[in-house]
Amino acid sequence: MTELMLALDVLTRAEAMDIAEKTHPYIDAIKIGYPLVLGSGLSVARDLSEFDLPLIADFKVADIPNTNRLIAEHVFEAGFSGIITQGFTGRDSVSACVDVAHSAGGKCYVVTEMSHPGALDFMGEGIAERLAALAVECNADGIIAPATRPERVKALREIIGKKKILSPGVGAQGGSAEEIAPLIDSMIVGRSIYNSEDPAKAAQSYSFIRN
Ligand code: O7E
Repeated sequence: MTELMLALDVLTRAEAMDIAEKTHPYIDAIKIGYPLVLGSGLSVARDLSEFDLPLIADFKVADIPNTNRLIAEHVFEAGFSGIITQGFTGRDSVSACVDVAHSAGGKCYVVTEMSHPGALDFMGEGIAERLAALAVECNADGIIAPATRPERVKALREIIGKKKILSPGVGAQGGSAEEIAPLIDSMIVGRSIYNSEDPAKAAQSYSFIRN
């Protein structure tokens, strides 16, 4: 079974609550980040927790260990159950996020290779493998890897074994749900659900990955 994680990149609390209300029976987790939190405040996390789904903070944290720790502490105090960090800042910075997450009973995921074309300028083959190895070394719970490049997801799976792969890029970015779902643990989908005329139906259309 592959989980479906809704990327709730809408800009207001009202929109976020409306889409979550419509889609929550068909999704396994919600991810929010700068678009919604800057638009509505961090307290939106508490409102979304009413849906009783894992709530992941996608701030792609990328700072020195002390600043990462301060950010991660805010995240878990706000009611999130997971945090996403960049890996390129190195082992001490990644470990700071992992340590705070685990102390709070939460999860930490490390970005390896991103899904957009420009990711290959700096994060492609070789570097992404090193970032995946770092995620393992730092005892992170999983990695972020691109649904737009299934062959790269396969290569990164070789490095991380049974740790989780969360994968964005299906739908609006052109990735195929059918192709990527068997390779990953959680498929992250945003626009093709929340911009749909019928978000519930759009979320339900991915039900086949959850069986
Ligand atoms: O393209 P969409 O609308 O389906 O949204 C994809 C979401 O995944 C969006 O929130 C974007 O910021 C995020 N994302 C990527 O698209 N590509 C990446 O490489 C990484 C992420 C991401 O979520 O990283 C942390 C999980």
